[in-house]
Amino acid sequence: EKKQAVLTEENPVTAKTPVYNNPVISHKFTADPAALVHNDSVYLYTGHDEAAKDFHFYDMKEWLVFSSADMVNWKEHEVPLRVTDFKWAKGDAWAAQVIERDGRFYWYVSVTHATNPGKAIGVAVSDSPVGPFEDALGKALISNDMTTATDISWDDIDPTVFIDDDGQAYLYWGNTKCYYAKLKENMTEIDGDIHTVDLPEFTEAPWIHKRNGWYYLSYAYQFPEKTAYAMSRSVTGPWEFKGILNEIAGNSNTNHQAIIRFKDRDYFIYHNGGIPTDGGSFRRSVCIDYLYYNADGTMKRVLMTSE
Ligand code: FUB
Repeated sequence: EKKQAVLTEENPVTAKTPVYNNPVISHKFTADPAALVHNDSVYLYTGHDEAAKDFHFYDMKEWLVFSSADMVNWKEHEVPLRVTDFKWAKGDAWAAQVIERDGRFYWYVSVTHATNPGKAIGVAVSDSPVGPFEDALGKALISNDMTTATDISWDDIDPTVFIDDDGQAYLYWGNTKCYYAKLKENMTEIDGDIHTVDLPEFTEAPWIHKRNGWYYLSYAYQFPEKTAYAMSRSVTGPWEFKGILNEIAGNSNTNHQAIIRFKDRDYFIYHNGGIPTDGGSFRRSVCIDYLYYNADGTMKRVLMTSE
């Protein structure tokens, strides 16, 4: 049963958090949310879980986009991007994120490379946040031959992109290892070396955000996944581990977060497998709950609607 969001300033640690109407998308299975605040709207980009109920892995061929002016009512737009838009890829529309620079929208995606074994990161571009998007490069931005993990071929997934106040853009990504590199101003080329970040029990799904001079690197931690995070005074670290931000999200062995501030409220956006009878680890649903900070800048543990 859906419940309407109640906007209060209650402390979610000492009081029951306001209930959000989760999952926010229920007519399709959606996963790996990434959100972009642009003008007076939020654009919610998700993967699309299409696995049959008895198929126990990801079946993901396209990404979706929804927009909202109030975080409650979501409008679905035309499918803006598919794996087939990347001619060099052969499948798997895994986690992705969109950012705007100089009026253009850049969408960093995880896919499986057709010829260079393993996962890879591509980038698509559009003049509109809802697309249509097209492959910006005609080849991978990051592929398996560029990174250091020799034992796994799926370490190049889950890109998160961030532009710092000085205009420098950074791409973070990874599975098992967390990588980062600078992006050139054109947003489609890596600038300099690829570095690694040491984070306790990093699984995947990094997300970078900044607030009041603190940088936050949140990520999927352990497996089944919780969300943990680290903080730093610099986007390149050193990072100080701050612990769990969100527990395992109901009925899904992955958790994948986006963190935004919109109209003076902070939001934690994630997925669970919570749709009754049908939901699960490969049939996930995007949910939203409020996020609260402590006076010292640390984040309070999210209290999910389902808890
Ligand atoms: O949705 C496919 C993969 O599962 C994503 O890339 C990971 O973050 C995990 O959510």
